[in-house]
Amino acid sequence: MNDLTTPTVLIVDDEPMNRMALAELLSGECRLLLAKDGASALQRVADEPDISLILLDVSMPGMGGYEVLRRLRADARTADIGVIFVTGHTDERDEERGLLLGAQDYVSKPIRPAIVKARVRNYLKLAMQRRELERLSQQDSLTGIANRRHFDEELARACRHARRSQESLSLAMIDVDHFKQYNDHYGHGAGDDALRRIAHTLAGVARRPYDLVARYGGEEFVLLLPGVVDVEAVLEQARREVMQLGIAHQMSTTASVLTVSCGGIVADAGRLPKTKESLLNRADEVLYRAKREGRNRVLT
Ligand code: GH3
Ligand code: MG
Ligand code: MG
Ligand code: MG
Repeated sequence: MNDLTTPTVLIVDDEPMNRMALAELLSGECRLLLAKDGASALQRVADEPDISLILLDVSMPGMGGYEVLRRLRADARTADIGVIFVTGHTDERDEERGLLLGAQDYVSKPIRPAIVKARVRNYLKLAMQRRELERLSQQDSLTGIANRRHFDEELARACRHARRSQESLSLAMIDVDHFKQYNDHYGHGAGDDALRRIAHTLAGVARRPYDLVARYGGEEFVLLLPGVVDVEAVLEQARREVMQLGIAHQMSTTASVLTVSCGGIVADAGRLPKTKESLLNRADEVLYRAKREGRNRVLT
């Protein structure tokens, strides 16, 4: 992953001179990538998930700029990338067509350097603000890990992917034991601190690139572990590490420190339930059993 504060811009033009001129103009503004035609532009976009903006030529041998934009907009993974056409087509109809296809802006060649630079700057500022808002909308403000909204979206996505690729999917629910008594005895501030430390510990346990740890609500966390994993081993490590935090809990009838109960399930590719809700319900039922059987334990 690249530095989130430095946007990446892809310059696409078949003329080396044009590429160089734009690159020189923007070299202080952003991280730059170059492509010489439509096909290599799309390849670049597939390889680089962080591109914020594409400066796109229209006339190029092979795939032209309009087709590149059409394909970008048709794919959910690339639909939000900004596109500014930089083109010798100065006809009003061309400009209208580019904008209707979803380009953010349209500038004519020969370019007026200061204007292009200002437009790129304006676009990147908005794009960075939007990225920050998106990040905030996915984050739980108390603990800094993912929130329920983000988890629900990712779970839906993971279910679709599992169905398509015939991979299995593991899911777990983790609930802090006797946390109401903890709050009552140590105060809400101490409770908040404990939730932060537990969240941090869980995030350290499920750390493969596609694993997701989220705060589902209150003192309840969820783990999404795509692919084949030993969910019981992961949860057992989580349970142990939370205990090892050694957060004193005198009022617990389970242990002298804060503990968690965990319920995990593995949904095999061929037998994924119809809805993500039923997947969550299954994990919740296992968690409930772990609570009933004495807490501070992992059931799968
Ligand atoms: P169990 O072992 O059965 O899970 O018992 P419990 O006391 O943990 O469960 P219960 O659902 O009765 O209580 C959950 C408590 O979690 C109640 C609430 O005060 C506390 N809680 C929920 N969200 C927060 C939060 O953001 N901060 C703090 N400090 N406490 C919270
Ligand atoms: Mg050209
Ligand atoms: Mg609880
Ligand atoms: Mg609870």
